[in-house]
Amino acid sequence: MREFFMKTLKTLAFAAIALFGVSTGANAAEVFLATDDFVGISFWLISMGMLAATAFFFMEQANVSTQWRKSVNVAGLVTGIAFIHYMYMRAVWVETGETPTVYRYIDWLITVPLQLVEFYLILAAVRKVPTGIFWRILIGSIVMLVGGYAGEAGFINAMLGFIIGMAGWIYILYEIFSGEAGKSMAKSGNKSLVTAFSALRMIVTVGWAIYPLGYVFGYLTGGIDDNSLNVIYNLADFVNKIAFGLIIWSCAVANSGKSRA
Ligand SMILES: *C/C=C(C)/C=C/C=C(C)/C=C/C1=C(C)CCCC1(C)C
Repeated sequence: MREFFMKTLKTLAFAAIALFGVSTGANAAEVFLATDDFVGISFWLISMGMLAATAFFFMEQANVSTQWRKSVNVAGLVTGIAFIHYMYMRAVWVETGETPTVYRYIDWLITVPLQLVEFYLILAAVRKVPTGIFWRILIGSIVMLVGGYAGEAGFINAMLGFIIGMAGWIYILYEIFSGEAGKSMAKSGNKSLVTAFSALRMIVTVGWAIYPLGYVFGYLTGGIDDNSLNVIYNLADFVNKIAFGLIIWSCAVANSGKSRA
């Protein structure tokens, strides 16, 4: 009964995603992608990567043990939400040649906290952890995004926005390296958790560093460079949303002690 229910649910979810994809794609088709629009091509590739990753994570959640299911589902939510925003960002870029700042930041505002929840979830899957960890990194990420948005939208000076954004990010790094989250992980004594947590930390350090680079090349090197900005942000999203999810998934599989279908 449960099996049947899950299968039906999955089928419905895919049908919804596919229908949404087709309808949004059709709306965006008034102006077509130009052969030499490489930024547009990157928007296109990444939107499809997000769709594939979403289908993959939602299917795979059935193959991991219950305490890991939530983490793998959250990975699917992150790429799914990004997929929908990419459909819009792609249309803005292809049709107007403008940077889709507002859709980009709405996406980040939802997906960044969801990714940070993952840190908490993978810890909580293995041991009891205080929820304060989660709230502190959430506040850090909001400061980071509000600073970046205000700078990109021109509400404040681009350099000031950058500095506020960097401060938020550095605070998150402090929490996951030296704060309670890092300590909690070190105490767990669970090998695959330590591996996953360290890998996630590398993503937040090295993978996330691609974003401020995009900001620097986009806004701080004289004038606004929309091409560099969007290509770098697109690449960063591809690495940070899909690779991030795959790390969680592989940790979940390794910890599930269930043969893989
Ligand atoms: C899925 C989306 C993710 C993981 C987005 C992450 C975004 C950042 C890490 C952005 C960082 C920024 C700075 C560190 C300073 C300049 C402004 C930002 C917002 C680009």
